[in-house]
Amino acid sequence: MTIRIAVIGAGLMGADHARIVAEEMPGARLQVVCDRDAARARSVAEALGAADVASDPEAVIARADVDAVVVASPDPTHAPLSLACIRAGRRVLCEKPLSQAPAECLEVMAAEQAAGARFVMVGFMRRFDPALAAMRAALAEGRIGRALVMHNLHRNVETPAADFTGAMAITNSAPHEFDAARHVLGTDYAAISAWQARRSDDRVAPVVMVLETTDGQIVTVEVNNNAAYGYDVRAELVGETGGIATNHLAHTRTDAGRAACLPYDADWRPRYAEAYRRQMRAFLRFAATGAFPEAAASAWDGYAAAVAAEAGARALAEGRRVPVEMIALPELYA
Ligand code: ISE
Repeated sequence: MTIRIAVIGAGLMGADHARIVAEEMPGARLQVVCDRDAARARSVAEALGAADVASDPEAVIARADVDAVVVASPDPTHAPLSLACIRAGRRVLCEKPLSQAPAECLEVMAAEQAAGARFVMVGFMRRFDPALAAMRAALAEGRIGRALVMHNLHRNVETPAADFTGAMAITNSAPHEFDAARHVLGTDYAAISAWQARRSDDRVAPVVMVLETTDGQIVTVEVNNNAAYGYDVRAELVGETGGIATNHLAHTRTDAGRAACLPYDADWRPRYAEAYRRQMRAFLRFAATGAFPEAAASAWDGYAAAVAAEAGARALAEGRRVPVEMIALPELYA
């Protein structure tokens, strides 16, 4: 059975997802590329051989020739379009965040619970990164003892948008770490504290967060959106009898001038190329079978990241430790 995919949003991430579907997923067909910018949608669709182009996302979701949907449109559309997919019975891979507002995530979860099934897979693709999967497996297999501390570095070359702020380092970038640490540790958060350094220029300075888990562990997160030297994301997990760290991923080492050089990627797309492809294969299996992938992020995980991010932004603004408070886990997500 070929899964006919509609990609909503033909920008940076949407075009990448469309390319992966069209060129690397044998069991899928790029059926529709949808974007409010008709020229941009047409350009991506024609380059990838999509069957059709559209500009109305709600109409695309309802089309009889669309089996599943990838939402990669602007963040504020993620939850409303996920709700439309649930109502239409379409499984959806929704780019992160599901929403920055926990209340919108609750609406999506309520719709899935009313439908009696999960429809939403949230695009926290790092869960599919081989290094993070190996870290999670090492902990699960008891190779490092009980987890105590997880350290996370998340460094971008420069802020992804001119209006990026310190709070957005927490609400836009850090949700990856909030989700990855929950996924590896199998726990939730009790509280978060946040501080921001001061740069000599007007660029967004690094934000450092400390999260306490409900199981007594500590998670540290440094987000530096203006690291300049490269896209560098790493983690180290410290256990009671050992530890495991993800390495800087470089496909080459250049030896010259009595020095060795390991290049950094420019952004997340090449660094997580394998993770995006594993995530898409998992989504296509979900779309075909309805079986939610064990490693994937559900609407509940989207909610958990949004709650942590909201509390973290408050901790930074108010200069205090803020409790992370969530509803009880609904049975659909247990
Ligand atoms: C961006 O939105 C992403 O999702 C990237 O994975 C992350 O590294 C970057 O910091 C975010 O701005």
